[in-house]
Amino acid sequence: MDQPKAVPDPSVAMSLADRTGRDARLRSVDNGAKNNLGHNSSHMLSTPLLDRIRSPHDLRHLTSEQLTQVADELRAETLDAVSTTGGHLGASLGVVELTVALHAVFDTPNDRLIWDVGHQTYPHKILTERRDRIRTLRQPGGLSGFTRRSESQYDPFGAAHSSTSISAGLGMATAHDLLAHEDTAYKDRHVIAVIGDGAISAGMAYEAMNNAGSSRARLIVVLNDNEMSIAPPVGAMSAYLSRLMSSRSFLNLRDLAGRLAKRLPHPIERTAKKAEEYARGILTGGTLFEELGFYYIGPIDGHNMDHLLPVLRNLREADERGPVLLHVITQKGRGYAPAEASGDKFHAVSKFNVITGEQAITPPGPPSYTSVFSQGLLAAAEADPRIVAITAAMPSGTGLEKFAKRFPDRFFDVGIAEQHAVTFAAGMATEGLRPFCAIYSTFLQRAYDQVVHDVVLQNLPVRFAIDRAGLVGADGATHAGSFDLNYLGCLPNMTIMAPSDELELLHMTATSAAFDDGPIALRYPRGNGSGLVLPAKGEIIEIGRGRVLREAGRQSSREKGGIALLSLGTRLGEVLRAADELAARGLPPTVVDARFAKPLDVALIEQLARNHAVLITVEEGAAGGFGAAVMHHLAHAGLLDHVRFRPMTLPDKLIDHNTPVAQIAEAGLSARHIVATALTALGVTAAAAEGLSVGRSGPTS
Ligand SMILES: Cc1ncc(C[n+]2csc(CCOP(=O)(O)OP(=O)(O)O)c2C)c(N)n1
Repeated sequence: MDQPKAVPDPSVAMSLADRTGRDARLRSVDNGAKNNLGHNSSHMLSTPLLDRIRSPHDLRHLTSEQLTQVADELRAETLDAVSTTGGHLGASLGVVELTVALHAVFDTPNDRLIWDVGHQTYPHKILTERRDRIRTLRQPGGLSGFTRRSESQYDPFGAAHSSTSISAGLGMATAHDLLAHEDTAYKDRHVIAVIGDGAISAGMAYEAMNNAGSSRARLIVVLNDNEMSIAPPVGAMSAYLSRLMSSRSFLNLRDLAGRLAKRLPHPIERTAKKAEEYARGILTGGTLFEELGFYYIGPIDGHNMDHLLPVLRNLREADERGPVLLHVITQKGRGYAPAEASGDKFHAVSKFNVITGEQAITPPGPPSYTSVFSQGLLAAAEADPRIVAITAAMPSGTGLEKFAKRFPDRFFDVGIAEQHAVTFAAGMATEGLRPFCAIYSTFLQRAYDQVVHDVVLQNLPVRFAIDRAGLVGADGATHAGSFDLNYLGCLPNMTIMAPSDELELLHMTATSAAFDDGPIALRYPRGNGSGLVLPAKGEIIEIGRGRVLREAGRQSSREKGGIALLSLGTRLGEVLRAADELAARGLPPTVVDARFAKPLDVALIEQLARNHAVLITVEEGAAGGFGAAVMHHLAHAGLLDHVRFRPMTLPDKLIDHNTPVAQIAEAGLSARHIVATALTALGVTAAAAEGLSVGRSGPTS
């Protein structure tokens, strides 16, 4: 494939003459007083060259200098857009030059460019025909914060969970080989997977490299090494990459040309090539990647267009087969001083002031569930030296940072390695430690067999602290914790708790610390509690017992066709609001906080079914979880015939990023939906008359 010769366009040349450097891209007409957080529209962006890029195709005629200017303007545009939307800024700023270079050299979308995690793709989105919508990023109805096949032909693989890119890329490259028999266009297609030094710590990445290294697939893996994950990266791989980086200076252009020229084109010369690689290995100490069967190139400066472009062009032109790993060094948060200076490099930010870097401060409110868990765990750990805590690269997200500071020897960040985290915890439990494995609901999905085979089958007392259970707002469906009640609820030996408020979370944290009879999970949502006064430590609650909060009374329940609302988790607030409304209509319901999804409080549930005409379960989880377990029990107990049972769950569809309130409304789990479900079950037609729409989660009677 020929690279079109770069012919500077006169208008581009003018804009080049006009160029005043990276920082000048952002010109503020603000005098500071007007410059309130979240109101950044007063910045005037000067992006003359970027304005001319309608698709990656337009990059392919530009010189290296012009592409550098595009990158500068792209960085300014990314910064400005994210200042109004919030999102994953640091990773995006770090790959600006790499993004421009990849799209300039490769024939995207025909060549497949896969971004691992997809959180660093804001510059990619701007260049790939989505600039007009970039300020809708993560907003209701707007662009996703990750890659998504349905969003663009330039996103060949959707992501948000990490470390999938090499597997997907190898699949595509293999498919291209097979399809080339039918259509020769596939023969020249390239597949490029960009993966970070954090994401490459996960098992899937190694599984994929192991497979790729023994294949002849034409796969280019770009290792984007910024020496950061969300937190500083941990583990031997990270240390290895640092050594690799410090033992070699950046390859200069002559070295690069020499190395690439040595890639011999024909298989017949493989033996000679092997010998050459072996010699090179001895000289340079070799690299793990070469041992795995990759042709390793690097490290190169990922912010220098003059280094990136020739290397990428060489890789594009090489007719040698087999996987290549290009090691690129970048800086997370690059080009924006507040990000570069901050500890987390602005990994994820709320709206911010571009001039000062100050992020919008959420008004002071009740503590988050995450921080209440953190408080409860610390209190338990002070009293019990056997308590240990494990995170898979999310020390701050899971609230374990304080634990790490207080008990550094009892805290373990295992890297992005949920599967390992679970089995590591299981091993600790066999020796009598009390491990808390703190993993988001959505990421625990990756460790399912470890939960089943290593924990449940051996009935080991691993405590699963499952944060972000339920819908999660702007991160959308990829991060929603919709399925944990289902995937854990079906497992024998498992105990599952779901607090209805932050006080309950404190109690449940204490309860799980004291529980040694087998695995136990507590699931709690993203967001803040309701402002309850919290004691220093929680109380141990009785396993498998719900609590009755309001009693309709036998008379009102049976005779007036009474309603029982059985709530699991933090939907309780909406359930109580629904109860108030029903009471106002003369139908005061019984309200129960189930506390446990497993074991069920069967005595209480049977009593509810016997004493009420309608029984409604409410949970923020997919169908097949708590409500299904209640229904199953009632059916076997012969009670389903006596009560109108209505399980309210998340609907059977993926709910896109949106505000939490809108997501709950879309799911059909707000107070008005609960009221509507109750009235409809009772046969009260007023619900329909009032236009209350009940989603699939709240079935009609
Ligand atoms: C399976 C999984 N676990 C955890 C996360 C949360 N997460 C998102 S980005 C990230 C760090 C990625 O680090 P790296 O690959 O080095 O990319 P960088 O942000 O540094 O560019 C983590 C842990 C995830 N997306 N997927």
